[in-house]
Amino acid sequence: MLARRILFPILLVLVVAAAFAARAVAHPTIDVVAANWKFTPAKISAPLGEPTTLRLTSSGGVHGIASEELGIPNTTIMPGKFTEVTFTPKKAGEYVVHCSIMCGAGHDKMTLTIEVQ
Ligand SMILES: [Cu+2]
Repeated sequence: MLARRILFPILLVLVVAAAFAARAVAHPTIDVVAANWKFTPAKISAPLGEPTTLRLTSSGGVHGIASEELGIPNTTIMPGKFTEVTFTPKKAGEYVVHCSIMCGAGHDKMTLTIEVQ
């Protein structure tokens, strides 16, 4: 009886602690769809000093993303495929990331703005 009265609160605390730990580990995953010639959404935000995962796909054309400043390696975005890339911003600011693959007439204007705060 005593064991039950002590064990239950301990278990409850453990379950709550585990739930918080799981939440702390989970980091933002943002879906970004590339197309001719834009990223949707065109602007996202990422927390400073914490990992963010981009889940990238294309609804038309082959595109790419890369940012040395943000630590995003050159990543090809293919239609019908999902590619994940995780980066951890080291400095706050607004970063304008251009499509990294020559994709046609609108390529120069194809940008993804990442706000780090
Ligand atoms: Cu392009």
